[in-house]
Amino acid sequence: ESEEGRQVAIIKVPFGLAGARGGAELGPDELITAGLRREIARLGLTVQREVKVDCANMPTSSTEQSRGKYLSEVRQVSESVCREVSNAVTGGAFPLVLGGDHSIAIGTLAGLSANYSKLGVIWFDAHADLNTEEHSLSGNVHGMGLAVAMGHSSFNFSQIPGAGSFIDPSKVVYIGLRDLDDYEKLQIRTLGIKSYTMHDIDRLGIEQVIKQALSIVGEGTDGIHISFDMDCLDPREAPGVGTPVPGGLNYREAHFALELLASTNRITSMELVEVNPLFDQNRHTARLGVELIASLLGKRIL
Ligand code: 5AB
Ligand code: MN
Ligand code: MN
Ligand code: MN
Repeated sequence: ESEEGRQVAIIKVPFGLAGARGGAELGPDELITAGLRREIARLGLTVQREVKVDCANMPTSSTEQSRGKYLSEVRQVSESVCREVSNAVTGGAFPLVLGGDHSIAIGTLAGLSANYSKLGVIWFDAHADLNTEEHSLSGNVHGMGLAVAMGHSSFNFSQIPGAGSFIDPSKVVYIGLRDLDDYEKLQIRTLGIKSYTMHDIDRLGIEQVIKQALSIVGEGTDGIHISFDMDCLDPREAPGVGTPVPGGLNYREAHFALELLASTNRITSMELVEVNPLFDQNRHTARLGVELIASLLGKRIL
């Protein structure tokens, strides 16, 4: 399929209950207002459809929140996102999922795994999102998405109608890690998940990191998904996120990474999550999010 003819399905997921603090549910509208559709049009791409997933943002259960907070709401959102992502792929469109907190990746990965027999995942994040209901210290499900998708927690793909098989840890690569819980460190080592922490990016440079990441997720896979948590960026670049951590990617590192990925023509889906307008200034973080999506969709400087 040619670049010009590419169709994009925008899937908006205004869900914020699984985050550390409210506000991520405002992300999708903020990205649209920041000019996402205009940027996509400028690239010569067509928006085949724009759908908004219905999300519960007021707790529906009055029960004591213990392990995984708002799990029943997360389960509902995951089902809908799974269905929309699956429909986008079968309809020939590039799924562009807009969060929402990062728990929405559960539905995205469920829908992708139904359509790709071997999915590669590049996970840009300050965090590993590998906690389970049992091990999480916060109970916030946005910190559990990959564990759920790998089948490590009691909530998993078997409870999501239409989901495919679990994500293979050997086809996941982390970029930007700098804030890990002890259990997550253990899991990364045990599962052997390839991780490029901020230390590795300092040492190797972002170009080498992306080249190595591609050699891992590009081998033996039939699709490559980019899960982009805006908190991978330094808070000076992206203050409008729920869980900022100092020492992240700078402006050009983030763009260059996505430009390099775009130039392979192998990326089959993207989600951009954790934009939180309540902590932003002048829509700065959403505007950066739009620019970064454009880079991944093939925007070039010259
Ligand atoms: B994000 C933490 N590990 O589990 C936890 O932003 C943070 O989607 C999770 O990466 C951050 O609560 C989740 C401390
Ligand atoms: Mn995350
Ligand atoms: Mn994060
Ligand atoms: Mn966060």
